[in-house]
Amino acid sequence: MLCFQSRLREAAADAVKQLLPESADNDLGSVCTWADHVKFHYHWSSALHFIDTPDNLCTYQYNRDCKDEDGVKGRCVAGAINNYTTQLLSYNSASSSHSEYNLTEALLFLSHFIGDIHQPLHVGFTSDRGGNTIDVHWYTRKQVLHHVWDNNIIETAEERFYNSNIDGLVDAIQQNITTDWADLVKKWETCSANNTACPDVYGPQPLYKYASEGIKAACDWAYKGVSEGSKELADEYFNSRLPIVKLRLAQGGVRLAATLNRIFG
Ligand code: DCM
Ligand code: DCM
Ligand code: ZN
Repeated sequence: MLCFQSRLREAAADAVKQLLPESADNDLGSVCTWADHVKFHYHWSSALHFIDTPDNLCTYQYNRDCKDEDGVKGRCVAGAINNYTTQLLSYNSASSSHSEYNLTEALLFLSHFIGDIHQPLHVGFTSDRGGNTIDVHWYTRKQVLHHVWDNNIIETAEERFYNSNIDGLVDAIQQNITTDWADLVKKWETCSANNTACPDVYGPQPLYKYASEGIKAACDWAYKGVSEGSKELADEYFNSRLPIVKLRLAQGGVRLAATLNRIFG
């Protein structure tokens, strides 16, 4: 989960500083995993980390797909991003201490969920629960495909290329953002091609795009080869998929910062 606090403009940086709990020491990155730790405590939030789309279609539609297992509309990661964005917008109008929402929690949830919607298998197929029921081997170790994408690819990259140090991987991604990907980054930041101001701050359009990109990446890279019966995932899978993981982590981080800049700007 990359948070790229350094990309925040002054207004958003100030708001984040105000809203972060003291224990975070003004480091948004340190609390980006908070939402995973409260899943058990806030049981209602566990459905907000992902979207299940129809098997093998490789498309996403908000009205069709954004619901929980009981069919309750809006209870998916795209709906949650919309909801917490709306809550955080009240920071500007009401003085924050009088908002009817817990804006600290809203910031932590939003930061985490913008990361999650960029994880390929967090927008996945329904019957395999985003790869959670697909058994594979990651090299010699038994694993589920979802976990390979959330953890193993990242961890293997850290071990092999960055002295088992997450900061090395983060630095490499930041490097790419300022060099190879600089032109792409501008596109990631904007809401749509002809709309730099984004009047509704975060309308359904960008979320539609993030989730559509996610299920497409899941089909093209995560499920591909695995569903056809090759369950031993090793160097070939790792080397061809690591660039996708890096790209999605970068997009998530850039878009989180851009979103916070729009909300608090
Ligand atoms: N998950 C998902 N799609 C589902 C169910 C869960 O993407 N249909 C994600 C959320 C967690 C991971 O898979 O990252 C494990 O979820 P759980 O602990 O609920 O099994
Ligand atoms: N993650 C990470 N570093 C790791 C393992 C995982 O940055 N060593 C990130 C990748 C996903 C998130 O954690 O963005 C997993 O989220 P969740 O637990 O909701 O599946
Ligand atoms: Zn999550």
